[in-house]
Amino acid sequence: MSSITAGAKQVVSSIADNAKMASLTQFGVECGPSQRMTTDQGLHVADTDNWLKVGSNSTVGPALLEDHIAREKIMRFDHERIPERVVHARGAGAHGYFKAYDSSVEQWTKAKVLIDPSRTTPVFVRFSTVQGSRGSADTVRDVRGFAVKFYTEEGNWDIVGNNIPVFFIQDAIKFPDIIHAVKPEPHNEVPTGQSAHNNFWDFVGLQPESAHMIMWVMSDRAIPRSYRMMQGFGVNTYTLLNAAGEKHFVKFHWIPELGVYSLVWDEALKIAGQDPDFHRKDLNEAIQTGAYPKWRLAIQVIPEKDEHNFDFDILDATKIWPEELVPLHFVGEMVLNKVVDEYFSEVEQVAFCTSNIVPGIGFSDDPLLQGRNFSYLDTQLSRLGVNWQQIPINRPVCPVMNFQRDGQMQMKIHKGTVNYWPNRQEAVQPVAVSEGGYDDHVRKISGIAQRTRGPKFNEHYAQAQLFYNSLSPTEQTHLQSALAFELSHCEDPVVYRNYINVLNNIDYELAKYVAVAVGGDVPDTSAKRNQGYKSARLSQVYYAPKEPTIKGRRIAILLADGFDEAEVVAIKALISSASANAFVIGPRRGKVYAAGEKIGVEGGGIDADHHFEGQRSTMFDALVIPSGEHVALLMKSGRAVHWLREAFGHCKAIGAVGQAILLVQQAINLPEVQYADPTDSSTEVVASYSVVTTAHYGVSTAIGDASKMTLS
Ligand code: HDE
Repeated sequence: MSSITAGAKQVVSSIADNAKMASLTQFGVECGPSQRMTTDQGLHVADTDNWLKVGSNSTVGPALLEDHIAREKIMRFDHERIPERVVHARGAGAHGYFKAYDSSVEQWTKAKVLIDPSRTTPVFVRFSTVQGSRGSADTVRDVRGFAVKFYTEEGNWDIVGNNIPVFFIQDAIKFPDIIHAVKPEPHNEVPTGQSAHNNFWDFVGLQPESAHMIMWVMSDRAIPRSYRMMQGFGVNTYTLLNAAGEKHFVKFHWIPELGVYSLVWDEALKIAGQDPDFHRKDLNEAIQTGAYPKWRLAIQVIPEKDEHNFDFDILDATKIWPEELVPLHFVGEMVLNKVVDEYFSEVEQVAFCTSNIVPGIGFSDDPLLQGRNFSYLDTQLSRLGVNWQQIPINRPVCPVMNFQRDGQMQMKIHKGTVNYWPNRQEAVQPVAVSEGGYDDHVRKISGIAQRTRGPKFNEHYAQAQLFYNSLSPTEQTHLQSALAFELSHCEDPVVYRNYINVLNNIDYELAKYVAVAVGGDVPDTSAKRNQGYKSARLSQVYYAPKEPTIKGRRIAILLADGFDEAEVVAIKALISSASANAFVIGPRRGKVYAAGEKIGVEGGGIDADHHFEGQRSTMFDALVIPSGEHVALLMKSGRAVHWLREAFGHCKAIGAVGQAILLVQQAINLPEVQYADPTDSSTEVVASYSVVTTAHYGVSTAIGDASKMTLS
């Protein structure tokens, strides 16, 4: 527990230093027992349970409309909802901070947030799914939003990114089409939280620029284990400007400290039913137990003069900049260390805009980005109203001063007699660039206005192949299964047959596998030869942390009455000392008794956090079974055995001590399973991480490395 306590102490000081948290405290409202109930006008309320009615002590008569207290209460309730986001409606958010490592990137940018290591910049991050509505499940197959708002001293800067580095379309004008196609179909509003339907695959089949993105969305990236274990990408091409006025193109990357891990598909399906809030809770649980999620920010930089030196167009958001060609430079670190106090006012009302930038950062002609710069500002008007910038979570921490005025829900009272510039009083003067005013990144523009894209925008398959080829064999298998699942949900043969042809432009064997699985026609030959190129950085295996860690992982200790108490104490201590969270799972919630203890004895037993059905194995990363007489009970419990088998099937790390090894052996019942040391039943083994090697799948893991293994 010691490292968790130390972490918690540390956060107190960093939250106290966090300018955004300080600014939010003035809006905080305590709702405790010392507070007394009033109307919105401050009138004390004596009865909030009974509408004013006509009647006597023996009869109930009609309710009176004159009851101003009831009317106010109902009216406020009727208007609680605001429109949900048209995409990314379901999300979770947290506060934290960003710190630059050093000033090394000042060669490219003058943005203080990126080059001043003495600064701690407050951030607010919102993660999301894209397709589902606000009440949909967290673990569905989907792109995840990864939006970061930096509250810098020069104004708010937003990187509104995703956990996938490319996008479905190249031109923003196609956004309504792709979103209509993926969202529930118009005639029946089906399906929720899924892209597995006719309209989506119809659209992407007719829009081959989606091919690269489809490879990512069908990969394990789209079913992350946790928001804490995802990469983030700005996707679009922005620009950097240095103090000398030189311009570079830039892409932003977030790399998680914990590595990039995913659920297996069967887990994702089950968790969507067992705990639809799995990711939301995971984020909060990690922060509340001091396992603060952390990412490194990196940039890829291309000098302005090299814009056209690549096979692909660097302004095309359906392409990555392979890291072998354009390496990453690490800029700083982001830590999330504070959960929100109120979901609606913070996570629901936060408004991100790609157009929020600070001096040293600018836009490019990326046609997706240009459309986004219009769309985000526009959408906030219908979600939040014209004065959305004044909502506490959206306010910058630096002064805001201009002649933008009035509108619904104006919260400020501006003093003075003028509201325009120039004015005779020289009130509210613009700031010269030399004094920190924003300077647009000057560029020469010439050409003919026409509806077109650059010639390099026409190639759609090279990077789709690159991504597919770069995956490990297990990841490739998962991708094939995902495609087969999705296309099986398309009823219209035109749709899945056409998509098999698209796949045949990427890889013949892939197209063949899917065609056989979904009942389509196997193509005769490949339409485009797979060039066979690979990039090491595209498989998520590449991002495994150098030092294995179980920080913030959920580890179950499975037991019944008669367990070995000393072992359980040792296991729990060990798990906590590694900043992971131990949960006791027993036959019932509440007291479970150790060997030698009388069942039901006052003051005895330990508390099981959940019973076998209360939280299933899908909710945990690893499992330990201590030794003791309880093993005989567990062996007889169908639920306990199922728990264990399911954990094994999902390739969880499983630790067992003493007699429990036999339980594992019997429950799994696979002759190939080998045990680290089946004869050793001492608690020592637990203390040094007992290992079960699942030789059958060619993988081996320990409690010390709860990283996901994958079934092939
Ligand atoms: Fe978005 N997107 N988007 N998007 N997007 C929105 O803005 C839009 C795109 C992303 O947690 C909306 O405030 C257009 C790419 C995230 O609040 C809307 C285009 C990427 C979030 C909008 C794109 C994103 C949004 C809906 C094509 C990854 C959630 C609500 C040109 C880089 C932010 C809102 C949050 C939300 C428009 C494409 C990421 C309608 C027009 C590419 C993470 O403005």
